Amino acid sequence: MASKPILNVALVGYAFMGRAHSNAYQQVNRFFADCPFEVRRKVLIGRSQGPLEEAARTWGWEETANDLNIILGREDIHLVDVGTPNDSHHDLSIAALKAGKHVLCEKPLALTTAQAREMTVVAAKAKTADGKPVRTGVWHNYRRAPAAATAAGMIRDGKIGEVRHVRGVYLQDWLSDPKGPATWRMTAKACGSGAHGDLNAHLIDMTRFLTGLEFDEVSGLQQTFTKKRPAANGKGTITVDVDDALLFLAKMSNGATASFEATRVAAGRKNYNRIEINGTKGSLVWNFERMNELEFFSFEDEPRAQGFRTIMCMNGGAHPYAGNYWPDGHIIGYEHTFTNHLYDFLVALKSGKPFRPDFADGVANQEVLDASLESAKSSRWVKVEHSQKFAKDAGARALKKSAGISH
Ligand code: SOE
Repeated sequence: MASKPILNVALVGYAFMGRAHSNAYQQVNRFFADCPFEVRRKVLIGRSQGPLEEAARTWGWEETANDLNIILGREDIHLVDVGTPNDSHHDLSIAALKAGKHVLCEKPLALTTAQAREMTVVAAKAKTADGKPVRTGVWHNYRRAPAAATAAGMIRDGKIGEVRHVRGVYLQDWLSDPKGPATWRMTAKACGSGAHGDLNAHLIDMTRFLTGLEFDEVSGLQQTFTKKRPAANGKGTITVDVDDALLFLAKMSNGATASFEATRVAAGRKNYNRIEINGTKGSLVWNFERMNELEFFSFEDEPRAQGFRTIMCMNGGAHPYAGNYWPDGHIIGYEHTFTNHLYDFLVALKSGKPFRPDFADGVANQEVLDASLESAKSSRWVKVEHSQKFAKDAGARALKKSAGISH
């Protein structure tokens, strides 16, 4: 059998997302027999040599390096994965794009809309060593939970009719203790925003994925309950200048109303990511805590039988990705969403077909994040300034103009 082309990956970062991505690179060829590449974990990149080498051993990376730039000139590196804190996404992605590497970047894409737009402009112009367009992706992994992907298909096929309401919550409680030490996620310089960019980013992406709608206007409310936290090194305190929680309302592009809540201080909620879509013919609910199930209500059921039913989306013949792991009904978990995401990216890379979410989706996401944060600061409704619509037809020119990039 013809051997598959090899795809060598360089991953920057080896913490939580670095582990989730490493697992995906390790598993994708094992569970997706038709994966078009043989994926190699080539170089793991990080600053602290000891922990870096430990992570490389644990996850089977062939080499380690302390700086992405020293490997970007290598022709044997094809894909760069940016799994680092938010403030390095822009610089690392642009360096990799300019070196002709495909880029997968963690969410949120950047610290600001301007950064995200610049990344997309560079991507639109970048070419690989053999002259092909580089490809980009943003690790919004929840789209590829089989039940979430099933919901998107059902909505696209009109099963709930016209969307009227979207209701998303993403609740965690790991910052409930005011004595909890500050991490990079608590200073705007490192993360852009708090629960908002971390968790509402997922809800915004999931909404765009499930409904195909865009956000027109938003109204936000934010709160930082613990304004100072002990420094992680135990020396002094850090001023927290980002939200512990940010809630926002949205007017959607079809007139639907939407509400979103992201918080890290919802006592008892560990990673409670739930979205409900109400339409004119029915409703769908996806809840990460029961990630393989969908709740579905349809007015088309006979009246005596109407009610929310639970669909177990683990039937290989009916639900995306479900057939790649185990026999029907054997449920999968959080880590599988990253493997599914990677598989789809590699299929798109080989076929040249679109992959979503790409950097243009990351821009659209950032525009909503920034508008709702601006609204929370100004206590007024803010229109979302869209450049996404230009990303496809007028290409980089429009994004360039809107991002104020002259060259
Ligand atoms: C931390 O809040 C976090 O790891 C997010 O950054 C991830 O995107 C989410 O999937 C789990 O929680």
